[in-house]
Amino acid sequence: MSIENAGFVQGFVRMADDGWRQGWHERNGGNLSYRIKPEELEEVRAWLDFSGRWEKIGAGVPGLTGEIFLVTGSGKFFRNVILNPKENICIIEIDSQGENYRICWGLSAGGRPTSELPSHLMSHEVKKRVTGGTCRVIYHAHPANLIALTFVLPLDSVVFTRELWETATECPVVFPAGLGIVPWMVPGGREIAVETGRLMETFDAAVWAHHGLFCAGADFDVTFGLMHTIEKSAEILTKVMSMGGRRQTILPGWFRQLQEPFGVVLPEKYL
Ligand code: 2HA
Ligand code: ZN
Repeated sequence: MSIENAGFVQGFVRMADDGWRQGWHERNGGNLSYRIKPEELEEVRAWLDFSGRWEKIGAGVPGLTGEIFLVTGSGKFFRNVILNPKENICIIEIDSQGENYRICWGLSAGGRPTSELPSHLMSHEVKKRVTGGTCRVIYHAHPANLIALTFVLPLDSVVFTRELWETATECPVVFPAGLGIVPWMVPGGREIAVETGRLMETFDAAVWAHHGLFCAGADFDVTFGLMHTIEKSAEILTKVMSMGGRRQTILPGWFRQLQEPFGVVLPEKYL
């Protein structure tokens, strides 16, 4: 047994590799974080070192005191995660104030957790609260079709949601709350973290204009699936627009018919 064999580490590494294979992680693009369950922590506790130096998170997350996360490293490449997890990802602990973190495992050749740590942790804090602790994964990627649409569609949550829903019947079932939009902002800081966290109160996915997408979910499958579904719908929309636009489409009344069989409530503002 080693940390790399733990189920949650394997799930994390597989997701990072899946994202790389999709083409969403050029160079060091994107980042992934997972809030470890208490029973999973016990599995790996023997390998963790709780004597590291506390470092500033750059944002206050009092709702996450004492939580332990598995996160990608700043400047690390997703394509390398599967080859050498210990060098490219790390386990961090949040202090009792929610102001600092320390590295307990990983980044064995040196480094820091993801440059987007404030956005990840502020999103985790909101999602932990609004989902009663169910949400555990935050995922940021740079999918090309979605980014392309942020140069063409109005940066408006209702327009983006409606346009993407209309590309495939299952879209409103997969993201019934729609998409939040963060206007262009400097990445890596507290300001974009606050705005992303605010949107996570309502949405499971927030578009970063001209940059990428942030997704939240209960586990690796659901969160990867959300990123995948949104990017696929963006690809379809890009193709439809390139072919001269829709000549027929999914009607508002058809969307309403999805609610009962799929157990979702679709806000009328998107219809
Ligand atoms: O380079 O994706 O947003 C990592 C990023 C920053
Ligand atoms: Zn990014």
